[in-house]
Amino acid sequence: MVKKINVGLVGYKFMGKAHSNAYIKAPVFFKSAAVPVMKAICGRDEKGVREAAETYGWQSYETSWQKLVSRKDIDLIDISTPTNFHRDIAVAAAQEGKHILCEKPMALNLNETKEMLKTAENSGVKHMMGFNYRRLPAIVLARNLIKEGRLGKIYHFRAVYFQDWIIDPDFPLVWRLKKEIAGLGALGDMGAHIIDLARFLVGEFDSVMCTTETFIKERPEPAAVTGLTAKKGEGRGEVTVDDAAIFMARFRNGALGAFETTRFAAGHKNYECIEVNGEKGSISFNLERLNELQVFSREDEECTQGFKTILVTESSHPYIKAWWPPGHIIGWEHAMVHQVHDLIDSIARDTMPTPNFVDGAKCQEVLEALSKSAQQNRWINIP
Ligand code: SOE
Repeated sequence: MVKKINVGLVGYKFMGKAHSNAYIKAPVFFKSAAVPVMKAICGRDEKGVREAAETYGWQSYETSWQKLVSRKDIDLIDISTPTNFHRDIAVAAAQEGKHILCEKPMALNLNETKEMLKTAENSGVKHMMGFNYRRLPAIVLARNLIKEGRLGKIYHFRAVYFQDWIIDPDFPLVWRLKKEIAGLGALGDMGAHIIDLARFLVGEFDSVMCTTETFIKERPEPAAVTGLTAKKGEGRGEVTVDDAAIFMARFRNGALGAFETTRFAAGHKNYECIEVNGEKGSISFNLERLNELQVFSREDEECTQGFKTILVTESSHPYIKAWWPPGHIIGWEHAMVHQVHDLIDSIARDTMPTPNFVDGAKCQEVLEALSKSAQQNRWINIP
């Protein structure tokens, strides 16, 4: 009989919807060692969470995460809430012996991430971070090429992550713009992704130097905060996180890194681009063209040398066999499906998934060093 993993998901908005879709699709397309059962979804607003449960097909709903976490019929807690809830939910879930999937950034600060990691390790549960871009076929292919030595020694890692959804100064003060809820701004939200991809593709950070800016210091208070789409309310409140960050890094293997992330790049909606340059060649990736990987090899004949566009849809490419015939492209949400497949498989096979809380805490360590660097205007070593 196929093993079942009962899931309890906290959060039902953008990430809650993306994760719900992944629990639906994973068992349809992948033969994992177990199947996820959509037991319960949780949110504070009863009407909203009830509708979400019906729409996405969850068997039940809760309005208290404490209740969800203590339910005996739940094996895995999925944390898709704003960042300020991550620590409390993860610690309680681990203490109840539940496995955990946690959205990024892992928590508000490094101390919280350490507590989460320690509790999860002491409880012996499996833990995973939602760094979903690690699970795009083109990114996994890039990593495989780097690991195989196709780029040789790595000299440069370059990444940008641009959005523009708060460029209007009258865009309301949603939770992502408040330090006590989000921890950091563009840096924690999008910077965390490119830091994780740098660790995945190149290796550990050695030191960082960062500068940040909050271009719009005050914004209209939302009457009702509903994720990214708040309605305008009374008065203006202070924006307490960064709008943009630019940073440099040195990696332990000698490579240099250059990063930029902003929510003020007019015209860029979800523009995440990565480039790696090595002694034998380069690779380049753009999230808005996520089925493609650009590869340049210095070993190609000079007369035909140039960046090649690999359409990463062959059955030999990572994850693709489970989907469609070659050329039948996949989208942003597929990485979330891969994430669920890998997580469920790891739980069923009793192995620790990656990236896990160790990676989440390491990312947080870099984020914390970047914040310190921006405040003190100097290079900070990563311990
Ligand atoms: C909003 O900036 C956001 O949804 C991030 O929170 C996600 O992690 C990213 O994948 C897309 O943009």
